[in-house]
Amino acid sequence: MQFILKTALLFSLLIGATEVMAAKTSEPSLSLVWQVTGLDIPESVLEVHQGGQDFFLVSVLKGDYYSKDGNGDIAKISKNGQLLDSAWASGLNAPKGMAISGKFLYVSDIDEVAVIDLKNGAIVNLIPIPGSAFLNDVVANKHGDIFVSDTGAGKIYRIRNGVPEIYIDNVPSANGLAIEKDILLVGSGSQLVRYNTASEATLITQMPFGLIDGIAEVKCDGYLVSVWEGQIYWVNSDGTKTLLLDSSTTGIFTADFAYSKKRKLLVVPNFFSNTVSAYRVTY
Ligand SMILES: [Ca+2]
Ligand SMILES: [Ca+2]
Repeated sequence: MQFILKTALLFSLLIGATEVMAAKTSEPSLSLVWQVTGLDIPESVLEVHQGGQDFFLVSVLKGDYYSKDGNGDIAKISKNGQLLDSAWASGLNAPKGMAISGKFLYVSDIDEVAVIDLKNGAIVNLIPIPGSAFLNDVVANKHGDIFVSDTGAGKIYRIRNGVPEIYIDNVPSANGLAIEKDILLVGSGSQLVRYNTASEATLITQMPFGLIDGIAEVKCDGYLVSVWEGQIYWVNSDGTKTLLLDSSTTGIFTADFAYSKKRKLLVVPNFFSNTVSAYRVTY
């Protein structure tokens, strides 16, 4: 009897300890909220706050990654997942990463960066990037500098006052970018790397496979990170990580997402599936 009581006590203590550990190490979970269909290869999503309105812009490649076919668009989606305009901006080739600085949207387009008026979607300038091969993601810092990754040439460029220059060289398969204060987070192939202001690299973590595409800081100790081939991870700042979603086995890609802190919403372009899927993030 005493043995049974002791065992029961030990068991309940263990259960209690497990619950505490689970609470301390709880990872976010994702639940599908809405989905938009009919976008011809969406690569990147950006949340926009403008004139009291919140919405999402989506770069739509149409065709392959590198053809100057003139048919690429930027689509506009409401905060609740309605397709408002499939061609809010048009006349691009294979648009990919997007960032806002001031009143303008900067979009990478193969070997140049298109500058688009946020008021009306008109292309107001094109900034050629000399020597570029396959421009991909774009981020802006609060000083107005624009950073652009080049997956083909393995470089990161900085555009300052409209003038591009090589900012970091030798970044193999540079794709996803995020910026927090003056620290640049870079997806370099399967590696998530942090660059300080002196462009010194620190490896945060290495994914099992694939090309890191979307990176977003969610809170001070963690990031959401997507692998293009269909995986989404939660990555702690110490590099430990948890796989939150795996559609790689079903061939549904997860490209350069937007994360809305306000809505706790992860908005993922599914590339070849021609869909954009929005997930509620619970943590
Ligand atoms: Ca195209
Ligand atoms: Ca990308």
